[in-house]
Amino acid sequence: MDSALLAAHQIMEYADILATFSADDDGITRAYLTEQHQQAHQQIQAWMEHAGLLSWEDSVGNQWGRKVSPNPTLPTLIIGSHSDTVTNAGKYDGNLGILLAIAALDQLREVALPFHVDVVAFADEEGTRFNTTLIGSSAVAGIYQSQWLTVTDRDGVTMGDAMRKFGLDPANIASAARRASDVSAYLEVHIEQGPVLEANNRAVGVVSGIAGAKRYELNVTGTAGHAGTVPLSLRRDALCGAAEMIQFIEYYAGKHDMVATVGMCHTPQGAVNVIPGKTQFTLDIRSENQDKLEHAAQEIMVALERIAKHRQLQLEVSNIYDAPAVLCSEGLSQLWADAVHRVTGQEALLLPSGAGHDGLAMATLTEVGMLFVRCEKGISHHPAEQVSVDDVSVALQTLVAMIQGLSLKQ
Ligand code: HGY
Ligand code: MN
Ligand code: MN
Repeated sequence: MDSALLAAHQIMEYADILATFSADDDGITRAYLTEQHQQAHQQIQAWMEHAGLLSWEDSVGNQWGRKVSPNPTLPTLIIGSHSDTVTNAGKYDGNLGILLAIAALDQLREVALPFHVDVVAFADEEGTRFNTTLIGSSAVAGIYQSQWLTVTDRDGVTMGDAMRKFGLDPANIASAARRASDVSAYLEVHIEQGPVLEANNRAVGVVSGIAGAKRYELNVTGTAGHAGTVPLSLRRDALCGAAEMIQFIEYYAGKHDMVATVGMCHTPQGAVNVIPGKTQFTLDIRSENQDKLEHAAQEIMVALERIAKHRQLQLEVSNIYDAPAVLCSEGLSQLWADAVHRVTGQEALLLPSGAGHDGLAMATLTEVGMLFVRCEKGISHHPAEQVSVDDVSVALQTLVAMIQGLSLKQ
């Protein structure tokens, strides 16, 4: 068996091991600043060191591993992805990219490169615990928002307190930031999380750009009341109001050929025989076209306000995340395409990413280049997320070829 396929089998085994670090007995859930975050990063650190990398944790809990160049005549190349997961996740979203980066540097162990290569496991890309996202990569890019320290998780724990409990000092967050002059590029290999590569029978594809995304928390307030005594005409029902808003959101996205998702909705102090006085829900709006995204956000909010007014409800909206759409670097995409051709003999397929990635934050620091790996039926954010060991082998060979291409290009 060739070394890339052997390494790909090991990557699959390592992904199985990482999947055991979960807050849930049935399914994978690993959130920022939790015991599972610590377990996973200790394991990743061990694999980094076994691959001959120098490893350290930064001030926001990202795990780093460096292949040191004997004569770094060029800025550092960063390759990474995220180790955190959504709730009830698959094994490969984020984590595959970290394992591929470590394996690629292991394959290049005897090769002296003209730049350091830093592998990074970003500790929070999904925002599962605090609803804000790209925490790890935002800190590295120097765009960490200080107000994130006061956002709370479901138990009312602030991010600042969670950092202190984890052993991190929020006063040091800025030390995680890298200088643009010290970094040459950011590369990420990630499962496609969509059906395009499978439909075109490709193992890998080059990413043209990453959709922009806006996330909101919305609080609808009406008047709680007795379910048996208050006539409908006198109600200020917060849940019915939210339902009409959510229906409008779905209608608007469909009409404008974009995506908008209400992923969470709940009625605090709700009860079967009480008219809901409060309803809270989240909203995630995305588009590869930034103008379309900005316009949609404005139009949707105007419509939700109109629904609230008509129903005599209060509506409070907080924008908890706002990442503009990013075009990947043409130069890096061409080098990815050359690497794909060298490994597969095929012309690389170029495709956009509807999913968000750490590249949205890293693009404010340096050039971004991404490679997608085929995943079965495009399923992701789900336990059925699956990749083939052969495709992982192709992705590994392509990443190695990409690093070699970058070192020759200099
Ligand atoms: O939400 C996303 O697109 C990514 O999985 N965080
Ligand atoms: Mn994800
Ligand atoms: Mn991801």
